[in-house]
This record gives sequence, structure tokens and C-alpha cells, in this order.
Amino acid sequence: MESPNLEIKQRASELRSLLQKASYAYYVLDNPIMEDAVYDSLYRELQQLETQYPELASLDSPTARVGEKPATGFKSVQHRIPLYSLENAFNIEELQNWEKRTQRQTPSIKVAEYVCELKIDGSALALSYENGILVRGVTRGDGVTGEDITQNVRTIRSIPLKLELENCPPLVEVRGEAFLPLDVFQQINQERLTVGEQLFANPRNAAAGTLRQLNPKIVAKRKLDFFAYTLHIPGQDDTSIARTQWEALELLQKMGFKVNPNRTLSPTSQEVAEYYQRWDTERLNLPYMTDGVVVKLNSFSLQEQLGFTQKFPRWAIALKYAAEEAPTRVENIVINVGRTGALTPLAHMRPVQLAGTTVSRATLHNADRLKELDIRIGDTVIVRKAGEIIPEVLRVLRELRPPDTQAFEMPLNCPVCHQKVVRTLGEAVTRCVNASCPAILKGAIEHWVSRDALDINGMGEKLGYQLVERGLVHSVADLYELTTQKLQTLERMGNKLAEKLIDAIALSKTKPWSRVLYGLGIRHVGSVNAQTLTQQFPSIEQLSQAEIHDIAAVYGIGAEIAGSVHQWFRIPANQTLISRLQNLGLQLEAEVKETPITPLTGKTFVITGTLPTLKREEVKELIEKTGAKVTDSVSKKTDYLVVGAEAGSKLTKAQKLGITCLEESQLLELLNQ
Ligand code: 0OX
Repeated sequence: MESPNLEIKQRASELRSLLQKASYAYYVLDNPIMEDAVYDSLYRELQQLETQYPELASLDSPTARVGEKPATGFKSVQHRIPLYSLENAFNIEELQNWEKRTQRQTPSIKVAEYVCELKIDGSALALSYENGILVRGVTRGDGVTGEDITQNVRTIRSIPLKLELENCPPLVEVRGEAFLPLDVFQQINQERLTVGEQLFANPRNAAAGTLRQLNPKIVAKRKLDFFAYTLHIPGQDDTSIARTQWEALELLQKMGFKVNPNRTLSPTSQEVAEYYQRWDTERLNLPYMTDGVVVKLNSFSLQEQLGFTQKFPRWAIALKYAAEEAPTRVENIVINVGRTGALTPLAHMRPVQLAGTTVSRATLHNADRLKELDIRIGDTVIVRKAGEIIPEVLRVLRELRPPDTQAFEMPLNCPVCHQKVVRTLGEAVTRCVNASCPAILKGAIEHWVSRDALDINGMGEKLGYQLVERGLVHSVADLYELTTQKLQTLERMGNKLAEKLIDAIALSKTKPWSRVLYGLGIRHVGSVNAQTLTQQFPSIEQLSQAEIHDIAAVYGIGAEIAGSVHQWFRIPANQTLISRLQNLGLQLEAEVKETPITPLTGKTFVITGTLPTLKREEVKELIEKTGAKVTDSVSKKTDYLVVGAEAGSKLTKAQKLGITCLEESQLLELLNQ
């Protein structure tokens, strides 16, 4: 194997340092210092060097964040120091009682100074650094033993792989909260809704679920973030590098961590109370969820004097905000049938104000939850709205139940098509499995015409419903047999509009195979999975004949998705649908790109810098159309270097090698020839 010379070693180290700085500025300081394209190009350069010279690879390289292989499970590990939980207080009085208790226990407290931190609603993590390098990330677990999720922790960009600390102790432990920003949480739930997966109830569950994902590539996509709040130096007195919690937070920040900026040092519990009140409203403007304030005694020596109970530190308390709950009355319970056939019971309630919005519907989830709640029409219930999600019924106030109420049970038949419903053993969901159920059909059409699927312009939700209700459409294939005459039987549908719709439907026949697959609405097959699957199975024929293990072998596709796809193709009605779509001329296989032979066929191009008008992807496409290829790095094999503004080392190298350099206009001229 080739060994890197000094120059190459220096370049790799320089690249790592540049990328590390750029990533810190972007993810921790939220203040980018480098354009994405420049970052990408430096990243690729480093990646190439590390591939060419494997001895350059290291655990703290920015290229080592996302592991290649999914894990098969997580190892249990014992925490070096237990992760305690926090005692809760729900109002200022309870906080003052805690304060009195601590003062009684440590009469030496004269002036107790408190650090107030926002309580982030996420999942606690313990990170171990050996000689400054991140070696392990462990979940809280039961506080004594957690799960080793190092692979996943490495994908969190705001967690440094290497500490910025001079004379770093051999062992450093950092604890903090991994969380999902609210917009990412909503996006994940939206995707889950589209593919018929159970929604995450709140960002905390979503973060915990993400951290336990076996595939680090999926974790990396989910954009978890992390705030650090505890610093330990095992085997050494913690006060050796910081004497107070405040100093520890500042040090953590210097070491490269993101530390929540909304902290204060409060000399009295009066000021703690002010902080708590201020953030009760201000927290609603934050991009992440908080459920309270954590109050900690600032001095480490006082913390040590107070010590711990069985479960909690005596020197800290969580001052929680009241959950957004309110009582109301259930006026009706209805069953909603979704696109996937899932039956969801919904409580229709007398409208009530919650977290600034009016709430009149709450999900009752499924048959198990119905039974657990024993909710009845006429009941008074407590509803809760956690974050931005659908409100849910927390509990029933039994003592307020009027006489003569009847228990509510999940129906045995679908409320829409009246066919028998099915509940698979071990599943919480009850489903209607009648593929021609109007509820499923309406959902299927809405999904088929949506933007990421067949993108049929002008075909909104209402029109789809009308088509189903009028009996004009019994399957998505029927859309392609609609005529302007048939359409004109609908309300407010003139000839012009009908013609436009027919054209839009016809145009959708040119949409690629990956979109058709997504449009079919197979459970767990979102648009990303559809693209992954169609890359491996370039035709519907191949996918429909594949065995579960062939599908599950595709990277990024788990057993659950594979099972769902395999099962879908085994249903005769779906086979009929496929042959109809085939006869109607939809794209059920990947287009084979035929490239003509041109004078540039076989030539190699490299692009560097920012071009004046064309985007990199556009240039690449234009070049590849001639049969030439575009690669990332300049070598003796490169024929042309396309040069834009701020071109870097590639240009110097190309000039050394005497490679023809082209500006954008010269490139376009060459391509036109
Ligand atoms: C949070 C948070 C949680 C220190 C010892 C017991 C609790 N969720 O934001 N925990 C702690 O502190 C530990 N601080 C926080 N800010």
C-alpha cells in the first residue's frame, strides 16, 4: 500500500482543520464561514486522500461522521458515573421549599448562587472522550446502564469529534441533551403520515427513536442537535478545571460544544422565579421544545457537600412548566379511515383554548387506547397539546360521567365501506383491507396526484373525492380512462378545464418509475425509499418478483419495508392494477439513457469554482450528454478543467499537468460543436 509523503500528510491535516472550523461555525455558532460548494469540494479532496492512503484515516476526521454499516443491535454499557434524574417542582413555592431544605442541609451556605438553564425536552446522552477524541456515546438507559450508540452520536454535527482543549485530561465525560428541532420533528411526522407509519407523539420520543435507529445514514438525515450541560473528569477532582457549573458551561463552549445561550446566574430564588416566568412565554418562540427550567447550585464544592439521594442530586431541581392541558366534554366519537385503511378513533369535543389555539378534536389512537381510557360520549376529559402535535385525550374524569353512557368500542366493520375490518396479531392498528373502500380510494388518489408522485396539476383533493363518489373512478388506473365528457358531468367543470385536466393526466404518463412506485402508496415506501428501490430494481417486473431478502439487502431498506413491498405485490388486485398501468403506458421501468457518440465521448472533465451562469449539476448534465464523464479530481487522465470563480488547488494542479482549461463560455462553444 502506498504511503503518503509529508506534503500529503500536511494537506490532509490542513483540510481536516479547515472542514472542522467550517462545520463548527455552521452547526455550533450558526454562523457559516464557507460556501457549501467549497465545503463539498474540500471534503471530497480529503475523502479521496483518505481512500488513497488509508493510514491517513482517523476517528476525528470530518469524513468519519457517518458510518457505512448499519448496526445489528446496541451493546449495554455501564455508566462510569450514574446519570441521575431530576426532582421536579411545579411552582415557585415548591422551589422555595427545596431551597430551604438545601440551606438546612448545608448551614455553610451563606450566599447560594444558582445557575438557571432551560430544560431541553430531548434524550440525555453521556459522551466519553479519550485523549480528546470522541470514543463513546451512551444513552441514559436506567441511569446506571445505557446503550452504546456511538455510531449514531457521531452523526450529530454539533458534537465535536475532537475537543479543543489544551492539556486535555486523558478522560473527559460530557453529558447533555440530544434533541430534534421542532421543524425537523414536524417534517419527520409529515413523512410518517405519508407512508402510513405511526406518528411520534412529541419531539422527545422522536429524538429517542432516532438515536436507537440501527442505520446511521438515517440518523444523519434526521438532523439531531445537542446541548451540553455537564462536564466530568473521571478519576480527577472536577474542580481541577472548573470550580462552578457556570465555569463548566463556559469551558464546554470553548471545547467546541453547543451550550444553550439562554442561561443565567441568579443570586437569589427571587431571580430564579423571574427567569422561570419570563421563559414560560418566551420558550414558545424557540426552535426546540423546553418543558421547564433546571436550577443548579453553582458552586461545585457546595454540590459535593449536598450529594445525591438514591435518585436525584440534592443540589439541582427541575422547575417544570404546567403542561398545556384543559378539561372539556366529549360530544361524539368518530372513526376516521385513512389512505392506508387504518381506523383512527377521534374525539369531537366542545372547543377549548389550549396553548393559544382552539382545540375541538383529539386522537384516541387505537383500540388499545380506547379500552385503556374507557372513554364515552358525554364524558368530561382532560386534553393535552404537547408541542405542535395533534392533541390527545390524557384521561377521563370518571366522577363527572353522566348516567346511562355506553362504552365505545372499535367497530367490527369499516364505517365507510361496511366490510369486515382486520387487526393483525401484535399490531395496534385496526385496518380496512378492502382495496376498493372509497376512503382508501380517495386517499390513494390524493396521494397518486400529489407533487412528489405523479404530480397531476389541477387535480385537487375535492375533485378526487367527487370522482370517487360519482363512481367515475374505482382505481388510480381509471384516471387515465377519463374523458372530457365524463369530467363535464361534475359540478363547475367546463370544457376548457376538463381538457386541461385530461392533458395533465396524460402528461403524468411521462413521470419516471420511481415516482410511480412512490405513487402506489405502499406502506413505508416514501419518496426516498422509492428512489433507492428503483435504483436497485430498474423495472416493476424485477421488484415484483424479488424475494424479501433481495429487497432487504438493499442498503437503507430494512426488513419492515421489504416485508411491506413484498406483501403488496402478492395481492392479486395490485397485480391487476400494475398490468392496467402497463397497458395505459405509465413508466414502469427506468429509462435507459442512450448517449450518442460525439467527439467528446470518453473524455474526462473536472469542474472547479463557481461558474457565472450555470449550476454545477447543469454543467455536469450538459457534459455527460456528449458521452464524456465528469470526475472530482484532476489527474493525468483529465482532458479538460472547467474553471469558475475562486478556483483552488485543482487549477494549479491542472496548469502543472498542462491540462486544457475552459471558462464557461469556452465550454459551451466546445459542447455546441
Ligand atoms: C436538560 C437538562 C437535564 C445534572 C445532574 C442531574 C441533571 N434537559 O436540559 N439535566 C441537567 O442537569 C443534570 N441539566 C439540563 N439542562
